[in-house]
Amino acid sequence: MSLWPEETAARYRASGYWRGQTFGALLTLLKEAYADRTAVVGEEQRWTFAELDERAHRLAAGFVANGIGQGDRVVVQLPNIPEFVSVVFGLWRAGAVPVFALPAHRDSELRHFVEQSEAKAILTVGEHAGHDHAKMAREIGQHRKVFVVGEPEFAELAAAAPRELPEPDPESMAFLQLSGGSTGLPKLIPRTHDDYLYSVRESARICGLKKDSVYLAALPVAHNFPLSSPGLLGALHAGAATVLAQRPDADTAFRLIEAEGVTISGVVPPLAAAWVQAAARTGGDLSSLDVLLVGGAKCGRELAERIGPALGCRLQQVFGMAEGLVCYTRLDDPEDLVLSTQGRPISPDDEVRVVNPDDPLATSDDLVEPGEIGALLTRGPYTIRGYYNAAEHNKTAFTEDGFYRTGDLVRRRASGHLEVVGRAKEQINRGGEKVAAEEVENHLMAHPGVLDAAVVAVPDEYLGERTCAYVVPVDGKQPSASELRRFVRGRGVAAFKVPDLVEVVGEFPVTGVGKTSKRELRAALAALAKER
Ligand code: OOB
Repeated sequence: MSLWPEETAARYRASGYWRGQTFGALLTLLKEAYADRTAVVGEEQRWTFAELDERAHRLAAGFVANGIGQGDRVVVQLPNIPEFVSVVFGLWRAGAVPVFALPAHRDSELRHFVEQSEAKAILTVGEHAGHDHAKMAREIGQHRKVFVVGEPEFAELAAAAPRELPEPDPESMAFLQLSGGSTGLPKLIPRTHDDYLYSVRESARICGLKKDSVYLAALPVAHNFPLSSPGLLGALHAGAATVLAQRPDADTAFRLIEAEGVTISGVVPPLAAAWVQAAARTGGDLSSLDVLLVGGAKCGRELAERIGPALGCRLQQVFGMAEGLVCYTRLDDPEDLVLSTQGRPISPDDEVRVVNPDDPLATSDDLVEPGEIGALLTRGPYTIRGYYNAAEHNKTAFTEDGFYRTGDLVRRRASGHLEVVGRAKEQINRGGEKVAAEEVENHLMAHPGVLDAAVVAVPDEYLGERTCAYVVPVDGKQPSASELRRFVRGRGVAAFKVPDLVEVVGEFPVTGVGKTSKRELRAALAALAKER
């Protein structure tokens, strides 16, 4: 059964976008074509396509032997280690559905993913970057199975004898990605084998990946950008190697670029800036680097201009979202487009509408004049039609005719290239990491000394934006900024969600029209923060 209306699905099949292939079947083909070529490089391991294929077969059998099969959800929280790749392909071959948590997520988020997806198991690591992931998973998992890479139960899974398993339906949900979100906790995004593979294939082509390319996954690979834009999956698809960096800093990245002959990577703007600066002071050999993708947050023109000369590579801007639509500047685009736009969509059938930015419920008919700024709506062969188990939220997140309301403000050039100029959603984009204002407000409001809270973005030279929490205390209480930050951290959230700044105020400003809704308040506070 398709997650799209049947008529639309038929069109996507007929156009050759959806080819009826699963990830498991793709890996089998890749093994046949590239058996002895390197597929994945970790700190200590180096697997060929044949080795990866075998590991994925064994894990698939191991999962099934443990009662994890067709349609079962498994929360996967793994850092950039080769096992991420074998586990995910193993789950796909078992017909199971990975739910991609980021390594930065903590108790409250992980619990939400497990509950929301009704996961049967959690797959994680032991200690990573100073945090005990195994302990956290066991506390949350309760009756669920918890597999920890490096522990005996995982070794047993990985040693299972390969066996024939039924193929999942290529149009069924292959995995759940997380939305950056703007309301409460992250929503789950169901992506199918067919829709995702289309975006992977085209991304690999648009970014010029070949079997001799080497992709450096610098960002956490569970995120859509390093996973598929063109990312790990695009590289695998092309028969190219992926080098998994444990950390994205310039020292680590430059060492790997030089040692492995990396040709292509993808980073968020603050990292691009850090690499640009580092390149000027260190003398590392980056000559193999051909293309650097920059996206996840706006890459301003000044930074864009410095990337090519500083790193000796070509810049490719990417504007994407886990919900689907991905735009790239093309490698043969004129320089001005590469420096000043965030690219154009992958597919000729990506439908883009730029609509009235003042109406959060504008429909696909409420178009602005060509070239004017408006809110971006999109629909297409790899953009979801609804979040997982979120009927109520879907009523406003999508238009009646199935367009996704991205919450991004854009201007569209005649060439189809989009310039992202801002945002209409209640979200802070902290250097590519997305923080939903409401989620942080809810944590703050759980503090006994807090009457009301409003979280807004403040401009930041390095990250683009940081979070500022305005807090009105309960009468007679005066919680300090540091206490409130500690409190939010103690609630078990990813560190990037802890407010950078906390301002305790007597009352919230009232907007010109006297409205006191959260939405209006945030707008007023954001304007205030910008003025400072
Ligand atoms: C990527 O995916 P998400 O799901 O973490 O975040 C999507 C949102 C977009 O709606 C937009 O608000 C923002 O991130 N964004 C950008 C941008 N790229 C993403 N804003 C301005 N300029 C850009 N270049 O972030 C993502 C997914 C696939 C590929 C690349 C990024």
